[in-house]
Amino acid sequence: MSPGYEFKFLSKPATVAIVGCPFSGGQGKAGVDLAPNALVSAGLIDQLFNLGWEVHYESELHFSEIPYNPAPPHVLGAAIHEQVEVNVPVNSSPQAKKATMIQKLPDPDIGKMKKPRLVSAVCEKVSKEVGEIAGKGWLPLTLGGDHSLAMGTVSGTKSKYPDACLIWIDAHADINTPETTDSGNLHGCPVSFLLGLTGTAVEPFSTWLKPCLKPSELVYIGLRDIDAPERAILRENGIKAFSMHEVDKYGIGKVVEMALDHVNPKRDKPVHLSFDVDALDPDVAPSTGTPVRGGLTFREGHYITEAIAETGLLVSLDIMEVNPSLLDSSAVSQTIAVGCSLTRAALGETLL
Ligand SMILES: [Mn+2]
Repeated sequence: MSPGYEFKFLSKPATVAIVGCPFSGGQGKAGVDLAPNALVSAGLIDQLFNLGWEVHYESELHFSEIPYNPAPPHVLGAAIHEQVEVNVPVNSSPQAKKATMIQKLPDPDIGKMKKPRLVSAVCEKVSKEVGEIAGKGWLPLTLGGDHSLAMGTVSGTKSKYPDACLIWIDAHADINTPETTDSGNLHGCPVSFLLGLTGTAVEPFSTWLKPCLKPSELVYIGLRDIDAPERAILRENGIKAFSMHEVDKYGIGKVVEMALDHVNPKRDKPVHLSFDVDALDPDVAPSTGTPVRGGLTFREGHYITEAIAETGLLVSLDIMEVNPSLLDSSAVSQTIAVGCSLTRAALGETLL
């Protein structure tokens, strides 16, 4: 069995490798680090297998080797939480020990940037893993975690496919620089680092992350909450963006076509799709850290992923910012289910 569409850049049989990255250090709310496990527990692996994919996933060991923030106290219990923070587990692997050590290191702000060393260390590891998976001709599916991880995912994709374009689905542009950011939360900055904008050549990121994306290779869909400096950055760099205004004006079908015409006019370049679930309306995906009203409908969100699957050009996918700890269980399971269905649609699930 193979997926309904041919994924032109991937080896056969079509193989997806899940990078579950339980990371919340790029923003202030705990819980977004629980999303990879929640999405996998909801049956994502079987769902992708049933679509015709070979699925690789390394589970908890893989998780523990990524330096991540401990789960919040209400999940683990306060005592365990203390223990996680204080003690390096006795029988942990060298990588897990290193991860725990990284978490224990003090990480004071650099300029306005919060947790810069932790975010950098995690993204560097993600970049390497995504690059290795792509290098095998497989599709890396990164389950965040917060959107700062895209520094890792996109740079990893670019290491294998230097001409890949980036389609960024989000309520926010995530293009603040370390100089323009108000909050200092790095999940609002990944795109500026990928582009190498002024102010992004700062340690520790500059030790491993080189600018790898041209403004002409990037397009946004779904924007509706943009900071003033970000608006200036988009304009000055001539970056194409389809806000909710354009979605209303043209309809989602035309918007996706225009977005592809901009970054991929001949439909011959690899596509990295980075999907922040806060692009969807809060009625559709309520359990996310920075919801903004007036977002994509359920169908508009799925249309985007279906249309990109149909091109056969997808080589890397991020599903970001599901946060299973924010709301009641029905809102949480609704958001997790949407994360799974967007993934299936991007990997070739069709309605008929
Ligand atoms: Mn985002």
